[in-house]
Amino acid sequence: MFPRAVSRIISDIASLKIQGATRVAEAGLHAAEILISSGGAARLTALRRSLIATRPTEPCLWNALSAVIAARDKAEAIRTARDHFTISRQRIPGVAVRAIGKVRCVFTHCHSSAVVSSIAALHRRSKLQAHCTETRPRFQGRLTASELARHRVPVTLSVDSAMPESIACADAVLLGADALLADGSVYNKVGSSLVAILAERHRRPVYILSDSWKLIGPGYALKVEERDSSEVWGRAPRGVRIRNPAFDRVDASFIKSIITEIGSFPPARAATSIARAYPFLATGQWPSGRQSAS
Ligand code: RUB
Repeated sequence: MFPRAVSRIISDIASLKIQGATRVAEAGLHAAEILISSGGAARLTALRRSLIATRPTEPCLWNALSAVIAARDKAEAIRTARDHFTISRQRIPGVAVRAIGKVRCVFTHCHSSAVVSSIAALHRRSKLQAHCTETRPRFQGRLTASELARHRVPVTLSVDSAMPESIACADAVLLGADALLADGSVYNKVGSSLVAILAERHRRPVYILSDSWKLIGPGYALKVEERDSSEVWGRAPRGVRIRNPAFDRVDASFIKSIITEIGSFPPARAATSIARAYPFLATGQWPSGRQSAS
């Protein structure tokens, strides 16, 4: 049993009230902070296990909590990780504007905070319009559309199966990431692999916008999250089997660049560049003393 506030965070993450890899990692840090302040520092590994069990395709969550578990000064490790996410959130849109250049229309799928802030920055630089999917079965695309509208980006939301047409009229495809693999492939919301195939068919570049702490390192066993079938069909007739994978893999060959807070990289170079900036992500040897934020 965890303190009630910690259990609430775990259930908010499980129910997708808190969604998107970066927000999930930040909520994990908040849960760790509450646990530590209630004298439960010895249970941080159990907390990491419970959180990863709810969202098993989230290495960013794993990495943030691993940094805290390894640190002697846990409060400082939490501050450092939070600073990292804050700085990263500020930097990614600028890197995206430089890497992507002028575009008139972009397409995205699901909801990624890095993608929304980058589209908003591209729009401030030169006016564009955006297309997004509704993203069955949990409709995260509505969040994307609402946030883009708040940024005054003209946005069109369509059913997922209309994506070929939306991709064809976009100049660039922008996707988030839940996990970055050593070979430059990424995991993102289910349907992203289809988006990438269609983008290639229409010769549209695919950019991945991602915090570098999503790199998968040793010790983390990636599993593709399979969510409850009731999200797809609450009272399906007997004999109908339902599958509800949350994520799928976008092969590196479909990706033009992986855009992170430390720069924009061709997929084949992303993991080594990230490992150079944050060796602990690649080695799994988390520093026990002070770490640098960025
Ligand atoms: C969200 C999703 C997002 C990534 C990146 O899936 O796939 O593209 O998590 O998000 P879910 P961010 O809604 O199932 O969490 O850029 O905010 O880290």
